[in-house]
Amino acid sequence: MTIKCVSPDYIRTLFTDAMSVMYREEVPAYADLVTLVEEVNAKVLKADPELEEELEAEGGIDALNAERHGAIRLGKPEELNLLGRAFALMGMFPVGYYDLSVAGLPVHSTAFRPITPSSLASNPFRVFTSLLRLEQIEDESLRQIASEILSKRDIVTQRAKELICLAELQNGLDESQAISFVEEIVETFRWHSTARVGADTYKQLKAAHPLIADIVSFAGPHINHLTPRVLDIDMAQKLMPDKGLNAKDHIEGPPYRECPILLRQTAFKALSETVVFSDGVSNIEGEHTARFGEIEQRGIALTPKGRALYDKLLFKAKSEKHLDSYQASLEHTFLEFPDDWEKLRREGLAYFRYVLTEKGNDEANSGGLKDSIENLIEAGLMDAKPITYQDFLPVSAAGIFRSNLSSNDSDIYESSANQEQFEKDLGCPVHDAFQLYAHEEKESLSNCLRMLDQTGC
Ligand code: OOG
Ligand code: NI
Repeated sequence: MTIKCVSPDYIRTLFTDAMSVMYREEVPAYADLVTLVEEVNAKVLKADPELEEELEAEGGIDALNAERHGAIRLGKPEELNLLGRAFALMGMFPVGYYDLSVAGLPVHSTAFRPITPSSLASNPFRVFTSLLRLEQIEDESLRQIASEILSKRDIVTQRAKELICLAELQNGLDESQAISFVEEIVETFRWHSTARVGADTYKQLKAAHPLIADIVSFAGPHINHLTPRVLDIDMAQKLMPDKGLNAKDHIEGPPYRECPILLRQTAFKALSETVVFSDGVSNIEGEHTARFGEIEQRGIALTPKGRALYDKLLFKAKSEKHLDSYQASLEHTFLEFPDDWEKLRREGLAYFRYVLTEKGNDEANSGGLKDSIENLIEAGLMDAKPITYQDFLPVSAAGIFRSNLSSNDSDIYESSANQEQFEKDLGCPVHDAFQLYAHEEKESLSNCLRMLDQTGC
């Protein structure tokens, strides 16, 4: 029997929508953040009709207000492996390895995201996924306790597992299977208000590290935030307190620029929520802090050369706080980063997608139009458009983690990166983000050149 499969992009959109509905219901403060984002976006669009037209081409206001990412924290290798298979059905693949040990966090991470330009354009939803590194718990008996608790949990429903296997076997899911799959997989990310550990164990785990307590104490990896796109993150940051949202004290990433680069993000701090600690005998009410809301604004993807300059300037701003505020320091050091599309391109600092202009299209297929990139752009035949950064930034991610762990610790620790182990646990290598951007740039350029260089018949 042949079945009519729906596309992974379609399943991802069902998933994004279901997560969005669930999280707004679970965390009312997040719903308030979404309202604020809608207000800011509407204001920006009203002031800039050209932007409105551009966004119309990207799917309009509904696509604009849809979430761009979320995050989860997993406890054991099997969980990472199984969720990797589930994400693959939704067209989301692991990109990048984030070593968070340098920020003193006992996890390492990747981001599951679409990897082709068309899939990204259809819905770029990503899940930042961290895996606990049990070996980072120093106390051996506590490590043993954590490992035993985790060994007994199963975070994916039986029906979801069956559908994953079925999808792998038949190479996709039909519409009704896709709907059940999404219903089932969303269960994995639901909040549990009763912990699977008693208050004492929770306390011990939390003393080892609050992240360990968050990961080990519950029946599953609750989604800990969702992140919509905002068109003016500086405005949103200023407005958050008016909405009663406890904003973190600065925006992570680069400062405001005419030509945005990479990723800027901010959040309201995680809420303290009532949970019941239960060791099976006694139930004790207590508090747990994990869930928050975040917003993001993305710019152009940088090449390794651009990224090295970004890292250098960020480090300088963090270490030389000679001005009044971190923000002022950041703006000052980033004066060294060219804020001009032409310069970014010519100096090889960022990735661009080449497209033929109208004139270029008119002259395409006329045969033998060979020239240098610069001359083709100069002659108005070809244009270079910024490629949007689709990934995360380890220093920013550490800042988001920390503001939610109420830790002021911003020390840099010795790295204990272990990408090899992470990939072993995942069951496959992670994609290299630079290679994906470079490939898109190269393909777009060779397409343009081929079109200009060939004859029409
Ligand atoms: C993930 C924090 C990282 C981001 O946007 O950089 C992150 C977490 O708190 O689990 O989501
Ligand atoms: Ni995030």
